[in-house]
Amino acid sequence: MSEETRAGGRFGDAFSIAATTFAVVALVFAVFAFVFSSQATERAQSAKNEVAHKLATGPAATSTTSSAVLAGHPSVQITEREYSIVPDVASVASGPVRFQVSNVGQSGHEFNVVRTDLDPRALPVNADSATVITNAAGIERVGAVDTTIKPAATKSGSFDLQPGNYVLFCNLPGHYQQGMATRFTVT
Ligand SMILES: [Cu+2]
Repeated sequence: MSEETRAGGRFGDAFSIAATTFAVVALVFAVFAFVFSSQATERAQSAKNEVAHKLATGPAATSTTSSAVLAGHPSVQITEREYSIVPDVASVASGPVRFQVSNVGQSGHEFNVVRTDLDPRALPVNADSATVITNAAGIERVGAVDTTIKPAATKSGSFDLQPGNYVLFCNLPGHYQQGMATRFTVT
């Protein structure tokens, strides 16, 4: 055997070791890729099943509410906190209106509805109790959610509203003066 052939032989051995190593590494990667992809498929499938389950078993009230809203009974979402009161829409068409009031604050809040052309910041306030005088001239009391709404709670109330200007506010002592009042319009 010449030097050249032996050198070629050593090179050949090295090459076949490298090729074998490469093949083994590629096989390991292929196995991992297969395992990961089937896990991903399983996860996607179970997520899909969960959504399908929720759609199938979701509270029946949700679809009832939606069709009621479509039938002309609007539902207005109100968010209360210290110290603001924010409806998700500024106006609705006249008729029965359902207010869903969520307290996302740290203390209790009220929800009151009055019909008035007065500016929401200019309602008359009883100096002693720091509350809005709801039977004052120029204010027509419409109604309220009749309990103090606790933090993290949602209460709802329905009112039959005629076209006009309204103010929605919290009337716990001091809360109105700290900003818990907003204009609401019924057309
Ligand atoms: Cu309040």
